[in-house]
Amino acid sequence: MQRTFSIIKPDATKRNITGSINKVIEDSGLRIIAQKRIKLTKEQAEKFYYIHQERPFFADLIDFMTSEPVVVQVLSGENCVEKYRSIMGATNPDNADPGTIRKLFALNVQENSVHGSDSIENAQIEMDFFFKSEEIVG
Ligand code: FUP
Repeated sequence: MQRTFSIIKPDATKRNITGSINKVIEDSGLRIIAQKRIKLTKEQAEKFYYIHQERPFFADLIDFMTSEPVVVQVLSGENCVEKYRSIMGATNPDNADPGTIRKLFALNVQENSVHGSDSIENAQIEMDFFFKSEEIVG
């Protein structure tokens, strides 16, 4: 079984819709095999999104990601990385397909409700960043 890493972002925890998002995840057949609600520090958010550090939206993104709690998760299932990306929908909810998490719940390109790893390699790096192996129970 493949694994991927997910974050339910501050816009979603603030609106009390983490359960609604988890329902879409579970209805798709993916399993939530680790999950915790945390408040990201500025250092954690900057490290997590270092790839975007030169982008004009970086400072706003860090402010947003540290503004409210997030729920970090490990998901499992067949072809999980690609499957979760497809049920998340496009980064900008205006471009997301109907039925995707971002089309259903996202407010805009920044407050877009969820993160999902974009490769198997990044999934491993990202889940190691937030979870010990014994906290992931498949
Ligand atoms: P995604 O993989 O779909 O989450 O999208 P990206 O890796 O391209 O972007 C990561 C995050 O940066 C997005 F989820 C939100 C933020 N972002 C902005 O705030 N503004 C932009 O114009 C693009 C991305």
